[in-house]
Amino acid sequence: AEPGRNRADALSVAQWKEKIERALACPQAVGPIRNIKDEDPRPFDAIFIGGGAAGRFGSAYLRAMGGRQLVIDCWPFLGGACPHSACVPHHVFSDCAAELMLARSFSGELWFPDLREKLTSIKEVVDLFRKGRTGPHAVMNYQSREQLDIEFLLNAPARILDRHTVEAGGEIFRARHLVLTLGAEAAPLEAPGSELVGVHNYATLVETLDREPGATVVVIGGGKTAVEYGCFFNATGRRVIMLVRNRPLDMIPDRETRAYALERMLQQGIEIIEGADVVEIVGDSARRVARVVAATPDGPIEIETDFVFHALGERPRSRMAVEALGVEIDAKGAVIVDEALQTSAPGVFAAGDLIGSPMEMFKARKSGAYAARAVMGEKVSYRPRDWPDFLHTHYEVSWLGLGEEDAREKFKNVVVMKLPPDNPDGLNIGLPASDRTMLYAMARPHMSGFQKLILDGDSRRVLGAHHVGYGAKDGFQYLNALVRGGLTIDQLAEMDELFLNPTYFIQLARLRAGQPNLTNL
Ligand code: FDA
Ligand code: COM
Repeated sequence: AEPGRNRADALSVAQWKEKIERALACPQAVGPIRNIKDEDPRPFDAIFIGGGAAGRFGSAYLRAMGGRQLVIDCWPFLGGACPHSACVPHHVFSDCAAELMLARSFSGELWFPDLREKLTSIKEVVDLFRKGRTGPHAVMNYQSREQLDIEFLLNAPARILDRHTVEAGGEIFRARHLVLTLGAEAAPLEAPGSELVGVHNYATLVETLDREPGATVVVIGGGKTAVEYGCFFNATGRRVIMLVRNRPLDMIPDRETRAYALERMLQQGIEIIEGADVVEIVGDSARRVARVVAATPDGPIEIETDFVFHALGERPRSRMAVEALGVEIDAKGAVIVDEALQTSAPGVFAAGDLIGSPMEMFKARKSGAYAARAVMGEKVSYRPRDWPDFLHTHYEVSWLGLGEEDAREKFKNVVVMKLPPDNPDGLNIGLPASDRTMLYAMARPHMSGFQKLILDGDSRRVLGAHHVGYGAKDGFQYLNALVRGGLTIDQLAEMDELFLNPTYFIQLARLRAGQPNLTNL
């Protein structure tokens, strides 16, 4: 039998859910949640401090290799920020933004209700998420204990004592190595009034939102989280003003793709003020937000609002490791590691958001697994590079490789294939279209998406791919691996599309692959 399976004391997913809910409501009432094999005489190969994506995947990998690990988390579940306050709520809100944009675009037509002038509730969606999130939490604990055979101590903050020793839940634990997987947290808004009720970041939004926001929302920031949450708030029918210090959506590498995404946001009514700096948030007599004062290139502005959302990046939680172990950090507070994920403290490893950008799940999980391999004596080397990326507006935006501008700087014979093609009607044509954009293609064609493939005409290799629509990011994960391996237009043309496919790259490639000298399409 697989180790750990069907233990007499196994909790079902439903039982875990109930226990996690009790612990979240009152951590002390439940106390440390302990799954440690005291009868195992082996020392721990590693203690993972933090049981998010990095700590959980590192633990699973180390255990799969036959080692012994312990993972400790102050929350009563494994999985960390992702299911609790980050990726999962972000996807709930982005799903709502897409659904609502469709409903508003067809308001009063077909079967869609008339949503004109109507606000939909933000708080109901937040409450729905808060109720639902313990389902995934429970799966994480069940899978970790019953299937992956991970040893853990949850609902127990950990304190590092030295390079081998940790205190948690009133016990002392020792290991050959420590792996620091403490994650990151929202950077604070450094402006007077940031402590007022009604000022939120992604974490407080889902923990403390206590009333329905009014009709005007101020979003501070222009990165992924600011855009994702801003689009959701906008889709609920609210006026959204984004105060952005630099440029929103700056991370999208292809200029035309970025412009398409940005124009659709503006068309949905989002107001974006670039070069804006928040001077002060002013409260009312009940200490709730009343207005935001900002400096802009056109002079000072004041916006009346009871709801401010800020997303100014993430700060690695490195303080405890610096104080206890003296590990070196960079200017942004990220723990510095070498290619084997080892910190400046010998034998102490680190992974995930704690080691800095890219702060994404693929890197958290992979770096955790690489750290486990290093702990187990493998010679490993991991530096994230050439990863595919995505964000949400009301759409899903995916990209990999080079944007057209960078491609033209690096290659002399760049060939572009895109939809809509350059044509006299611009975007106002009914392609591309696929799942989730068919109604737009028929009735609001400029909203049915944008996509672009960039090739080197000499080597016939794909240099970059860019997509605004729905359902493409899954394909981009695999496409990226093929592009890294030198994917050509001819190989793309040999693939079998499941038409109507979200990415039209296979069929576009086949239309041109017969050409000895490639031309644009
Ligand atoms: P994570 O923060 O998950 O884990 C750290 C753990 O340490 C936590 O569980 C915490 O409780 C624990 N801890 C802290 N101090 C402790 C102590 N003293 N003792 C014990 N435990 C302690 N990425 C992506 O790929 N796709 C996406 O869609 C998104 N979406 C997204 C939305 C938003 C709003 C944000 C902010 C971020 C994302 N991300 C994302 C990024 C993703 O969430 C992030 O990269 C991972 O969650 C990082 O995993 P870690 O394990 O490094 O940290
Ligand atoms: C996913 C959390 S929400 S983990 O990466 O599987 O631990």
